[in-house]
Amino acid sequence: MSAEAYDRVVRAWLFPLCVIAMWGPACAGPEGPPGEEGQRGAQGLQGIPGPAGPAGQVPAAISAVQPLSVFAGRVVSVLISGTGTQFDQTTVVDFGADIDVDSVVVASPAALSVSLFVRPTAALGPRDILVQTGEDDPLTFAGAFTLAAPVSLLADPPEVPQGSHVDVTVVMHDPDTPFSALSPPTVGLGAGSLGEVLAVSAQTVDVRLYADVLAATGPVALSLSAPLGDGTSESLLPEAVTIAPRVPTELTAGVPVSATLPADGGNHVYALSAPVGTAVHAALPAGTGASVRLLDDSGRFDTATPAGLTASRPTPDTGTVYAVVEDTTGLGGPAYTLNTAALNLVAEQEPNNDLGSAQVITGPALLTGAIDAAGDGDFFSLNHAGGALTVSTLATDDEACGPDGPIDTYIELLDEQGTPIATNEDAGGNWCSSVMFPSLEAGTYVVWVVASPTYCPACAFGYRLSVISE
Ligand SMILES: [Ca+2]
Ligand SMILES: [Ca+2]
Repeated sequence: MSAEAYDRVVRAWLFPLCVIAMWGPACAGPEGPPGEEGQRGAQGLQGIPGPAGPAGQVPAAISAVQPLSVFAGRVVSVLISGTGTQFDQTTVVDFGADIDVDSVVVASPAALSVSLFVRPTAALGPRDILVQTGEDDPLTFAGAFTLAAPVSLLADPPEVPQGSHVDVTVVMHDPDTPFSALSPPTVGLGAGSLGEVLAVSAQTVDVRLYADVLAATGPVALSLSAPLGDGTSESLLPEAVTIAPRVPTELTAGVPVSATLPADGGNHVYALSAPVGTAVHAALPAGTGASVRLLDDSGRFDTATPAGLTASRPTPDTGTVYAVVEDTTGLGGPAYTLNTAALNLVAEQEPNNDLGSAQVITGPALLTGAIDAAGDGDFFSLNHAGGALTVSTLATDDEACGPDGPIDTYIELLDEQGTPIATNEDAGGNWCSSVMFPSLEAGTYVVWVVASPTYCPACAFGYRLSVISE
């Protein structure tokens, strides 16, 4: 039987059996086990959004300050921004010591415009800003606001010994306050003598700073003051220069001293003592590559006589003046001999307006006189023992020889008969006068002092007259 025929036979027999089985239990099998649990259904749809929550609370804070850095010694405007703040008319601002808050403008609940004056002495570096509104706790902007020095030195100077000076270049960093040659700054070192301005540009000033003989030692501040509008701008550089201690060499008037200046351009300082009631005179021989000047007992350079080969000044009540000897060659190291003397200190006595009323002075002497009015002439008579004689008009403590000051003298040296034997208009690089004889025979001579008949006949001024004989 073929497969096809066999299949046909099976179908013919099985179909009726299955029909019978549907009706007869003898034909059903046992019940099968339950099927496995079905798979988890897919996730449901997202729910609809809930209602809006209550408004959030942003903590109040200072979020920004503009600018973050300002120069000391200046009036500045600063913008303070906040987040979550409620600035109002009760808002106060504190920038710390030495910063004056001149005005606070509430631009908005989150912005303040503040006008400040930062004192020149205010401590430099970062500092905190405190902002308080009403009774609220103050808000702090910590450490991000900085005070900067408006000036600096181009190079750190070496230590400056007491009684000396140093040249420095000061750089201006504040573009709003450039230097001006027309109104150069006044420069000082600590509480001492003012510096000498040597050159000025918009960004820099070259200045000679003086460390007075008795200046405080250690780091000292450099101060600059310059005209600005109706006022002045003040700039301070703390600890700009270090002043080193130095003890002046003791010296008694009348005792010469010989020494050699150091090769590095350093100077020598003497504490020169002379009897009270006299005047002190110091002199270097002609041709010495050095200069001398005399400072009063304060040791301040702003009391110094002009630097030159000679200097004279009244002895103070302390009996001590300071003599500073410096190199003038620029090469350093010249040897010198400093001669000193105590002079008679004489005050002029009017009338002395003609030969017959000449005031007799005993030399060597330092006389303090005055051209009191236009046309005043002062005659002084002296007995010269022979030898060198030098007669010079000099600056006073208050007035300098021209062109730096009002003194403009003309002098004549006359013999006993009133015949001029020497005259001088200007000597020593200024408008004071001097006549010098390396050797002059003994005799009575007369000195005549007037305001310069050529340049300043109507001038009035005080003066000193030194009469030095050897
Ligand atoms: Ca006079
Ligand atoms: Ca007179």
